[in-house]
Amino acid sequence: HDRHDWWRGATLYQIYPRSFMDANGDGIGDLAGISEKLDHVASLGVDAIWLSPFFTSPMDDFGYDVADYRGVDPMFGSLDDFRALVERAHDLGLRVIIDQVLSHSSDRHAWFQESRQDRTNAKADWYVWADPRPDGNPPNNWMAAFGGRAWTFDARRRQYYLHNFLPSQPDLNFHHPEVQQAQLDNLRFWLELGVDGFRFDVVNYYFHDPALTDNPPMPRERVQPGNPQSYQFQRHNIEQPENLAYLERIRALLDEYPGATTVGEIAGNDQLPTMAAYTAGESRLHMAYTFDLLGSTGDAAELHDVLARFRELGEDTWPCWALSNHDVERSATSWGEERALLALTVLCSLRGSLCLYQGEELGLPEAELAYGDLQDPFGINLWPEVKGRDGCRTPMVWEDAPNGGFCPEGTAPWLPVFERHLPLAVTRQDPMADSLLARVRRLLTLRGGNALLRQGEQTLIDRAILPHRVFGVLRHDGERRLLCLAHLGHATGDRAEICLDALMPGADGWSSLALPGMATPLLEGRQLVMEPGQ
Ligand code: TEU
Ligand code: CA
Repeated sequence: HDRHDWWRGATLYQIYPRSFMDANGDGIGDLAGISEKLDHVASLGVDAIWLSPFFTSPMDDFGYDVADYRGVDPMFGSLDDFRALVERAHDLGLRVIIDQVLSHSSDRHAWFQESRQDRTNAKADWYVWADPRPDGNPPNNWMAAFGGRAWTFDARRRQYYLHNFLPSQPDLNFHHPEVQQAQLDNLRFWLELGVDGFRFDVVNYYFHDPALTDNPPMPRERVQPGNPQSYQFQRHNIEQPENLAYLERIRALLDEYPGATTVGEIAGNDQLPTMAAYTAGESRLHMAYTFDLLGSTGDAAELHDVLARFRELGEDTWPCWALSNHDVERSATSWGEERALLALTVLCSLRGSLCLYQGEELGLPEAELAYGDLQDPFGINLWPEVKGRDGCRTPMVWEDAPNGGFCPEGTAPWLPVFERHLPLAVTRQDPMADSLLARVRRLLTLRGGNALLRQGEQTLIDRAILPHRVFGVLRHDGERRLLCLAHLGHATGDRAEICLDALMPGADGWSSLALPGMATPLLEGRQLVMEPGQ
């Protein structure tokens, strides 16, 4: 297929740099450590890596608070280390996608430092400043994602500034043409360095309603405890129509670099229409990252509902699916550890691109941490109501050794290595042909080399003709059809019988794709008999 279209159906492996590999022994992962371990990533059969932020940052939100968009934080290494990483990745046949957090910066970014000086400086309107109400209160009711109001009073300017996340993550004012241009210039800087694309953090948060209209309240039954932004519709603080034209400017820039791609993280109340708009007509984003399977429990009805909603999206929309990332509970825990492979198998059956999160190939469960170990401000602010994000951010386990081989024995890693991860370490699973790691390699290689799975059309199988705990999609092109079924029941001995004639009337010449490490369902004439986990 067209090389520039490589991202369609591709698998991206997400690396959280702090927790991947510590090469210099200070307890924090770094770029040199990533380079050292890229052969492991390449061995999985994935197409690309997505690197979470490694830019200069005070790390209040662990890099999602950028103080210099063109600098590598010294904690992670240098620009030369990054160049070496890109070269190593490309040598191994891996593309490199980097995170770009354009919506907000750190309050320690030089732009914000200048902006807050007074109301007339050259960067005075680069952020969203507003006068207090006559009673001294914030200009409106907007809430921040990590708790509290989305406004913080700055004593120097005697005004409030907007932040959708932490107070130290002020929102840039994208209505200002210079802000738009400055961020495009930053993107070009990284494209010139040879990156193959961007993952855009909260890509629907760039613009706000300049009239600062109050957000309407959410009906009580739709409020999610622990999610402060769910108390109101995110109608005016994010997702303004001006964003579409800006995404077109981003796309025009990317199109100067053939093969470069983009995936936008669309957060908020109702993603689907935004996903459609943001990927329409090949003139905006390439892929829309979806939250819909994050935290999924692997229930057949739940998966069916998600996929059914996605049918509304046009052919134009190319979703990017993930079961895990650095913000949510790991899939081996949400699906159940014994179903870690099944979870990835279902993921690999879907039309769209895929994201695998570091450690998912090992079947790592969510780490359990003591309150005193917590580092994530979101988890600390809202403890114990929310579990926070540290449980999915503990270090990778390379060896069954102290600190998992992530950092030297005797160094304290920034988050403790989870004891129960050690027996699942890479060197433990690597030599075993039937380990989860070995099976995931074969699964991803199968997906990567199968044109139907990568790019084929998808038809969701009607629940009425399937046993209720079986989930299925049909992938097809003009000639061939591939039926993907998963028995998601839990009870042992719960046999599900599926009549193939009902699913695919008149189909002939059946053959089954041997799935790595899974017993092939029994085919008795035109009847398929499946057990849980198949
Ligand atoms: O996350 C956006 C997002 O949806 C979060 O607000 C989410 O609700 C939160 O993590 C609780 O689960 C992105 C990044 O992935 C996240 O790590 C950053 O903290 C956030 O943006 C701000 O940049
Ligand atoms: Ca380090």
